[in-house]
Amino acid sequence: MSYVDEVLEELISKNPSEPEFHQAAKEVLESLRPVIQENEEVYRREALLERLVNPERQFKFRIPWVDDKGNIRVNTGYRVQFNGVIGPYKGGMRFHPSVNLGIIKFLGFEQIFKNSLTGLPIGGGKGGTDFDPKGKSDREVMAFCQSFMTELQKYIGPDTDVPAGDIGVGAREIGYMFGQYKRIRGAYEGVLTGKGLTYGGSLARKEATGYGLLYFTKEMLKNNGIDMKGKAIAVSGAGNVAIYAAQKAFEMGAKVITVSDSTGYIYDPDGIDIDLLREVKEIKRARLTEYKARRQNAVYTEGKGVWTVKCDIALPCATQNELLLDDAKALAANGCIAVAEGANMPSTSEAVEYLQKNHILFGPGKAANAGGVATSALEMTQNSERLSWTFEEVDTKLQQIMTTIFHSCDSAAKKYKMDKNYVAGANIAGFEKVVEAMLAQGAV
Ligand code: NDP
Ligand code: 2IT
Repeated sequence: MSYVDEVLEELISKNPSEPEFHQAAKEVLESLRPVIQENEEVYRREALLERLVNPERQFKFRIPWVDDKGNIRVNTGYRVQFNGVIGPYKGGMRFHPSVNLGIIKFLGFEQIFKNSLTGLPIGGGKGGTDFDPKGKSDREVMAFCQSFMTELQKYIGPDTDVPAGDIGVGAREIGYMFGQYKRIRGAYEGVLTGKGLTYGGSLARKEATGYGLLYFTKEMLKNNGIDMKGKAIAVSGAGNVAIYAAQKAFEMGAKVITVSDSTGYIYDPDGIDIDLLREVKEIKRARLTEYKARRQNAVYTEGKGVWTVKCDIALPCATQNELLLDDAKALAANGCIAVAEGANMPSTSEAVEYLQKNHILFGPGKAANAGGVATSALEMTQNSERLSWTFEEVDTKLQQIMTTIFHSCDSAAKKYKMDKNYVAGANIAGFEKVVEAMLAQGAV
């Protein structure tokens, strides 16, 4: 049996109830096959793949907190420190009822390669909880965040592990967690990113994942002789990534016609009104029905179906496995020319395979959405030098990073004769730096 197959088999049998982690690991290891074949003897001797797929450590803990009725509630928290060979563990915290260890492991594993692709010194980690911030009062969210950080602070620090936001975690949650960390540890340090601008946050971090996605997509299109201007774009999600992806798409002369949330999707033939979307989602924390109520020509449809809307470019920005094989078929049938992932692993393996076979350009999340974590690393740099850069400085660096990431993926794919396969390119380019550091650092 090949080394890749052996490691995958063991991973599945040892972690049987983690399907998302299997999916992420399989995709990476499959595309690494040609690299591994070239170096199989050394890698086997070094147990390189076994070390790559097993987190350095993982924490699971109880989070008791008091709700507005005075009852004690209990959630489960996780932090997985996956791979720290190229820098302190770095990755977001997800607050969503679907969170379990397998989800956090898939995200942490992806983060290793994504962070490597940014070219910045950050290792891979991820965390989260099954706490659902929806419908909770601000006081309940604060009580939860304080209890969460009371435990989490034992494991993190500005030079060891630096969490940030992800689904369900924005400026409000980061603020409460930062305050509690500072209080317990008695230190004012850059232990979280995505902080507010008055206490160590970076300009452009909020926009970075969405903007970065568009910088990557523009570069991918340009290299294939396609102009972004005038393209119709379908976006899914209506959160941090989706909002700023849509905003940058308009700035680039494209037209965003959809957004979605967990209850349904909006088709707005006039183009999504970003100011209204921000008001509904960022300020009111309301449903998309509220957007519909204030926008005459918009159509709201309950449930899934955002990928049935005819578009030139699709940008999945909600969650994992939201773009299935049938969605890929619908996109292809409607003439879609490119898909780039703002979310982490939003497309199933079957969907990706179908899109690639049908010559639809495909930008994988670990490359296309790396702008968020890259800008988090820039926030860490600013905190270390105790300075704040202007929006333009950060945004210029972000553009350079995303352009470089595209070309790293493109070159790695070409090197292994898989021209335009940016999935393989991202996995190989991300792996190359990590593997070199692992070999250099010995059996750790
Ligand atoms: P937000 O919480 O701000 O927004 C998430 C959006 O996705 C919401 O519109 C939400 O709808 C929708 N959504 C979440 N879960 C589901 C689900 N199970 N089914 C349908 N819709 C769902 O999160 P972000 O925008 O920060 O994150 C979106 C994606 O981007 C995630 O995959 C995340 O891992 C990834 N990402 C985020 C980065 C960042 O910097 N924030 C960086 C890189 C990747 P509703 O409100 O109804 O739940
Ligand atoms: O998936 C991701 O890259 C993020 N949620 C951002 C992580 C970070 O540390 O900014």
